[in-house]
Amino acid sequence: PPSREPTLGLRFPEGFVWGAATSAYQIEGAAAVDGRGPSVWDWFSHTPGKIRGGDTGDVAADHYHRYADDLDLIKDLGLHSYRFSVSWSRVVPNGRGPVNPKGLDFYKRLVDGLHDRGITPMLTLYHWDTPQTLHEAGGWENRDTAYRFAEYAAVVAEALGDAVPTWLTINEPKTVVQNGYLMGHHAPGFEDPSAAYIAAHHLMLAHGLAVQAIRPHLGPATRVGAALNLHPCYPADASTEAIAATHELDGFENRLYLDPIFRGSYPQDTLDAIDQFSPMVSNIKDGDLKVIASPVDLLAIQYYTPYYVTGTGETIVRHPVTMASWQQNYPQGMTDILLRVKKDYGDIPLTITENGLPCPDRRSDDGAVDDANRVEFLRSHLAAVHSALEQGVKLESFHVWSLMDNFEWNSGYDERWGLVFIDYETQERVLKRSAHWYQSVIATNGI
Ligand code: PNW
Repeated sequence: PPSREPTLGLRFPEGFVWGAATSAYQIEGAAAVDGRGPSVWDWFSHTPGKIRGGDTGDVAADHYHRYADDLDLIKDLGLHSYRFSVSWSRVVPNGRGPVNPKGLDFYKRLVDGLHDRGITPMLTLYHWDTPQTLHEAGGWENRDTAYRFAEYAAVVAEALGDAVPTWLTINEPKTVVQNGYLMGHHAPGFEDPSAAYIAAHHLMLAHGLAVQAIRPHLGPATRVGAALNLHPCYPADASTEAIAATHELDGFENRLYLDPIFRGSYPQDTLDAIDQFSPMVSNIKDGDLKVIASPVDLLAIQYYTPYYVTGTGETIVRHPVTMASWQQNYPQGMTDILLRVKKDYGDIPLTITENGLPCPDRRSDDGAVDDANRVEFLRSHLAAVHSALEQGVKLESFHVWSLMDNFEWNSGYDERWGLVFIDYETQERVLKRSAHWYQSVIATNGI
């Protein structure tokens, strides 16, 4: 039945691509099935006290076993594009050495299943699940990890090649740096500013090496890029101090990752600041920036929240906060970040690979899940996307985070981000109100 949600009367350009996203560790489960090796997230989630409620990704949404049904669901929703990630330790269980054919087969079946249903796959090579053996050998502090990543990337590209038209290397290097190495609430759980920015460089190097490693296996029409979470930064007041502090934060949040890819250099002001607490710079070898700046075909942007910065460099809250304590609901930030990328980095094709929020979703007695907040959030953010399109941004697609409820990292299963509700007792899938609404958005190509 057509959705009865109110509409804003906004149409999207013909051919606009509608999708949803997931990642391997968050949905697959089957942690020790068919030869998968452990990843740093298995180790981290099994460490007492790290994850809310002691949850782990051992079973998650059991997508590894239920993928065929999930593909039918994706088809029912009418999605054009489905973004998923490959588990590195399923494909290369020890992070180096022998490839696990059963692991690769899973992704071949997944990609074939998408094509059978007329859905375009979008693949992320790394969504944070470093093989545990590589973590124990130093993880992202060890330059070698970047080379091992490129080897693994080539294995996946050789196996899937042009069946996947869009390849993304690293998901949100910044979140690994900040949440994993600085604040310690993601794997590997470090609070080590010195290590964090060594890791930052090696993550960027891994991106560049992977771009180079997969190109020979891909045809000219197949596209490669990185997935960056960008945060628009605004001064909290008009003082010169607040403006300066905002520029500084923007370096750490955005320019540190955008500049090396698109300008072939790290922002000098940010490097100078990092120099006070991390030997990042001495880990940058001759030629590294050329590798990191290997040409990409598109930029994948993930937008969740803005930052407001005071003259003393603190960030303050200006808008309603969602169930995720770090997220302010500010749709205009979406327009701003898209326009800013176009202005500062050129007219490169853009895709939005994540946007969404957690809601306290419950099933009511009639079995339905009424996530009215998600409908409102997505509608207002899509209006902001529409505004950016009208202002000439070359944006081709939008993916909701997430297709289904999943293991939300250190928040475990407590935060539900999906269009589709998962009953973790029965593994039943239920389309939420937002899923029905999104179906009609796709069907009408408008909001
Ligand atoms: C993203 N922040 O992470 C990830 O790509 C997903 O795996 C995750 O489930 C989703 O967003 C929701 O958290 C982020 O602090 C983590 O701004 C933190 C931030 C942004 C994105």
